[in-house]
Amino acid sequence: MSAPSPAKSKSKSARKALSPEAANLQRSILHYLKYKMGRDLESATRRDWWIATATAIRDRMIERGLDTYKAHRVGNVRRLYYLSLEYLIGRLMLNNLINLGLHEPLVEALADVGQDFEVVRAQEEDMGLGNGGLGRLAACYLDSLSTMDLPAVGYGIHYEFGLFRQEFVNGHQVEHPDNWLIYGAPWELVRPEFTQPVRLFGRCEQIFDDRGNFQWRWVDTKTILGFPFDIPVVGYGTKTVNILRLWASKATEDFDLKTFNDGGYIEAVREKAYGETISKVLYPNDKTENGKELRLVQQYFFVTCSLRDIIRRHFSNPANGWDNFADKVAIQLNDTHPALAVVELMRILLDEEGMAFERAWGIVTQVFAYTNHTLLPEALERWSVPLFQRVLPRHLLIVYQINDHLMALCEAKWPGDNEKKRVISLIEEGGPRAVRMANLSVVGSFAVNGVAELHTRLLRAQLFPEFDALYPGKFINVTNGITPRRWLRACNPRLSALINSKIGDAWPRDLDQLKKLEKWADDPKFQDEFMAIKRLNKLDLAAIIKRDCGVDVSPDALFDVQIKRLHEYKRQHLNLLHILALYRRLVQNPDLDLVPRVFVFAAKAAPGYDLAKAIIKSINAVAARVNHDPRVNGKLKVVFLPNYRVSLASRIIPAADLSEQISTAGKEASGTGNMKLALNGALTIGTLDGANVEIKEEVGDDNIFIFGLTVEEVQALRARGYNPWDYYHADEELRAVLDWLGSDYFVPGESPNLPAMVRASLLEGGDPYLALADFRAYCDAQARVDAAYRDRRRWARMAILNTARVGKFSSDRSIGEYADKIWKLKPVTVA
Ligand code: 26Q
Repeated sequence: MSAPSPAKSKSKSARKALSPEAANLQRSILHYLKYKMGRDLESATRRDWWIATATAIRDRMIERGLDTYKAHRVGNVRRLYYLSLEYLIGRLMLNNLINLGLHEPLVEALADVGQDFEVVRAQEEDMGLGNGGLGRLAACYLDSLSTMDLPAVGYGIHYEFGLFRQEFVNGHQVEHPDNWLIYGAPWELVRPEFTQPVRLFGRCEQIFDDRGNFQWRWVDTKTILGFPFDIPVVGYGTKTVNILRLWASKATEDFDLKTFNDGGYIEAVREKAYGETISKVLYPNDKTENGKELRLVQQYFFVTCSLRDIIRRHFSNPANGWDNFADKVAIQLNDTHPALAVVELMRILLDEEGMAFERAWGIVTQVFAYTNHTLLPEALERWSVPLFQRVLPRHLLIVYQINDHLMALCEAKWPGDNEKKRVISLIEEGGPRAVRMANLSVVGSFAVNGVAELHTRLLRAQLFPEFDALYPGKFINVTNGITPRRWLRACNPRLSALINSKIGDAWPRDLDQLKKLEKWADDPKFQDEFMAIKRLNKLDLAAIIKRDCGVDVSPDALFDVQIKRLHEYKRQHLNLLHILALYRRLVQNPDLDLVPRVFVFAAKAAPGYDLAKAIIKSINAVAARVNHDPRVNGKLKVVFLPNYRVSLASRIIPAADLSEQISTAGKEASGTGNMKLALNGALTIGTLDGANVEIKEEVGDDNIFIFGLTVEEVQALRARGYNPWDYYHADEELRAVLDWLGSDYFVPGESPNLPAMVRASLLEGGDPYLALADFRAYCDAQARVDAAYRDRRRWARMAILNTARVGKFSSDRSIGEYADKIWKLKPVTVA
């Protein structure tokens, strides 16, 4: 329970006159405190203050939202619809204020009634409706779409429980439900008038239509409802407020009634519960968890609600029809998760609109575009045919019809080549039959993009070479980006102020302006200011580390951070092997001259991913030893911050000196944390993977620590036959640290021995991500980091040049490319 947070009210005479904006906001906040929360200044809790404040801010967004809606409707403009199962938004209060230009007035308004803005805003729960990179990308893109005045609607699911909250118990990850809605969600508006029916299950029958033609009918379905919540998305320094519309599932009354009248009261209540289950919880996997019916139902639920809403909006203008649908509507598929939209739009056109296949397919394939986020074959979505048939029987028939069309194209291009047909087919044969959602997405879209240059190259050459030949020009690259509003302006106010003092304040809308900082890269005074800010940010993070890990760390140590989902391919265990090597060198020689380092980890593991959880446990176990070993003498600290989420990332990133981006080359599609860290002046230690390649091109070879096998070398090594034991036997230090890890030294008496399981995955398990092959090169790169950090001037210069040279990675640049190359979308100014 949050205790009352009484106003430490100043006497009227001591108050400075409020600015008109601040007075206005204050009036509104006090109104909601009284009439929404039922509180006065004495009884209001921090949470009451937070909700009243958010509601007052929301009012300002609604006004602009109405103007935006009007401009878009009156102009009958082309819009982008972004379909994503995930939006990892984090907290909204500070970003909304900054984007509205109301940050300072609000701080003033609250201070005047004795409330500290930082305390109030800390009450907000993160909106954690996503797993990781893909979900956060969607959130950054919404920010850019509004900022660039592009007409857009985001669609997703209003999960009642977002990504689980993570706690450590004896170093083990324990998951708790994320009940983010429990105290109310003041940003959202309910829109009951746009509720949509959703049909599921049932069977198909053939009927004759009134012209004597066969038609399919989907009958005996169950119906549930999709109920929309709107979250306004305000642009930075513009009037545009787009919306994010999230669907919650509900049971229909007649759904209950029918079963009820059939005599099954218990059945009716059970089925009602099913209706409400659909939007209950986000799947916590960030690589496909295959075959779960509920996941398929979630995908279809949100896809059909969104499509019906898009169609309703289009036809609400009497000037519109199907003939201009593709002129007004572009739909982006955020990975294959919403790919059922391709089939659902076909079903609507064929069955509800009575269109012929050719015309329907012509419309569909002018509307959709697909972003691929992974090359990992095990992460490609496939749905078993029997499951698909049970949930969506009519859609399966349409998939077959699309496949017939595809096979005809394939035959025309490669006559008689059955191998080509086998790989291109929407249906995987041989073994249990499955619908390949990636193939469906490629075929149903007019454009397919990868998320970094290297990723797109591999996508074309290795994942989809046949499709690339079949559809020349369909595959393009749009390198990911991040919003500089959240990831510099809001999260790093000190650095933002320093930048403003040098180059003005236009950079949050035009990040390439940061280039102008280059001329101070060698200026000792600027270097000192830049590094002094880094030190203050490290002090702030040190307080969080003390609070959450109970460990004291020095702001003068090098802060070495790896923050991302826990995955073997991201190789947190490679980082751990290096830590063990340093630890071993130190205990064998306590006088060893090492730059003091704090290794900071933060990561959630998918609840069913045992090895990822074993890696977490291993890092925590090593941390417990290292942090308490007097021989280390404070030169090494290892901390694993629990419950990684957007709001925690915003505290870690401004404090980082070194950014660990050490995935096996060819595995990380892009990465976006790499961009956020570089923007805040952290140097990257990384492989030539994902967007690291482009970061290197931008910052220059001297300002990044690149190591390890390239994609080509990885493939050559695998072709030769990779044997981790070769590396184990050839490298004395590697062998020692692996065996140390595999002993019970770090987990005395614990069973099962999870560090031993990590060791086994690297040796007996074959080390699928080549951690041992890159170990020595990684240690060497870390030695270069150590040497560079000793030279304070050199390090400052490198850090400044990182901030100055990563303007390319603004999500405004990414969205500009999507708008030009894919969506053909023009800005619409809102009066
Ligand atoms: C699919 C089916 C069933 C259950 C879960 C899923 C699922 C959910 C989320 C599969 C994948 C994801 C998320 C993937 C993801 O975040 N990929 C990352 O996308 C970033 C943005 O493009 C890239 O920067 C990262 O490289 C990529 O790993």
